[in-house]
Amino acid sequence: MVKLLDRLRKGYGRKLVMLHAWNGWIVVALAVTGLILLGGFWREILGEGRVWIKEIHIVVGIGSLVPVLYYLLLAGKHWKQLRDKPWQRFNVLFVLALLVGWLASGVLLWQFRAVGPRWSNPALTVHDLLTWIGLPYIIYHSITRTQWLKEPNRRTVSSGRRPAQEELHPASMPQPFYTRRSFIRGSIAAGLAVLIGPSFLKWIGKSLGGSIGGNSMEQLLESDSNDLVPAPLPLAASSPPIGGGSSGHFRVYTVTPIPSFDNNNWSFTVDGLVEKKLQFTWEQFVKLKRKVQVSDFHCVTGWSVYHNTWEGIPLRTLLAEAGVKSEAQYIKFYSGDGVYTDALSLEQVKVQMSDVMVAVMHDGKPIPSDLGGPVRLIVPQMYAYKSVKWLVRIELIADSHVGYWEQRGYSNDAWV
Ligand SMILES: Nc1nc2c(c(=O)[nH]1)N[C@H]1C(S)=C(S)[C@@H](COP(=O)(O)O)O[C@H]1N2
Ligand SMILES: [Mo]
Repeated sequence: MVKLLDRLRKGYGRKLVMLHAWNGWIVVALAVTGLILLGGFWREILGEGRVWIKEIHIVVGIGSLVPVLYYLLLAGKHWKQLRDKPWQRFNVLFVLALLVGWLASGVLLWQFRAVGPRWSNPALTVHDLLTWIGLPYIIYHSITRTQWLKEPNRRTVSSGRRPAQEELHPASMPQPFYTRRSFIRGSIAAGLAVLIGPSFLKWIGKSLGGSIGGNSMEQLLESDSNDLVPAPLPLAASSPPIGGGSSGHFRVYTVTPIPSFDNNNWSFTVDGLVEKKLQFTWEQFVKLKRKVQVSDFHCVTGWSVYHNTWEGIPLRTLLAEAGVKSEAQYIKFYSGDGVYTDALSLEQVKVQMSDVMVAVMHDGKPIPSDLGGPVRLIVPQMYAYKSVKWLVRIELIADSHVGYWEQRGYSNDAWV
């Protein structure tokens, strides 16, 4: 064992350089895949590829443990070497802390099913926060460490001989306060701040509950592209909401452009293996008797919105109204986006879940188009990919149906 450690420590300088390079590439791979996973934008384009990218991100993320552990073997020597370089020592500690933080929160997110939302929610916040801090830092670090910026004087030395340290920074000669190098570094830092700053502030604002950058639910309601009249009037239990108002923020997820509906292009259907097919116009649909319930909303990627007050029609009521035929085993849900579908078994709805709801209002307000309005499904006891947005059709079927994300690798078992 001791021999092995010795051998690993040999060729130390070369190994540090190699480690640094490996670590760099790992960070690049994680940054690219991570940013794709973060951006709602890519959901629309990637589909199944997104699940692959998630797998790659997880595997590479776990793999990042290897250079970290390897470095720790060499760390003692390296640390002594950096005795007079406090800035480089800080850099080492900072990058190590980043990697370990990313790794720990990443493992919790990966194992969201085992740990539940109580752990995966804070893990996502930490993972995002480290990204906002760490990525600009690492980009800055890698740009300013390129040879050209690191040793600008070197290019002015005409001979091929590598100049001695004293020649580069003669102690006797006072360095001008604004060197070209510090100017370029400053510009890069400023550029990064301008590029990343606004999104960072927006994220902070959201994480702290909308105190900075406006309340996003209000913005979503304001930018509602649906135009359905009359607007639904909230029941007393919705206004003010008995849940006391939701806490947390919905991330707007969609695999298509956000569809818009009005009285002419919206209708709601319950069909398939039913005694009586139901079809509603909006005017008819808003007259249906609604109920109010409070529930939490959990996405598999780690975020949740707590105690939402939903107002709508219990799925069981609609099924009873249509009369389910005995051959029916499953319920298939269609989104008005024309692409997204999901399914529940009839058994799950009839026996296990009385709270599956065809929701029309959230916290006493119409559901904005970004969040699946005018009507979306809510399945509180399952992960939110079951909660089909822009719900327009419910079909009773005999054979199982594999939903949009389940076809692309999500678990068919979505119980929270
Ligand atoms: N039509 C449709 N419904 C959908 C989705 C979607 O992309 N399209 N995404 C699902 C997923 S994965 C989640 S987490 C929730 C997100 O709901 P929100 O966009 O209102 O936050 O909607 C679910 N329903
Ligand atoms: Mo989700």
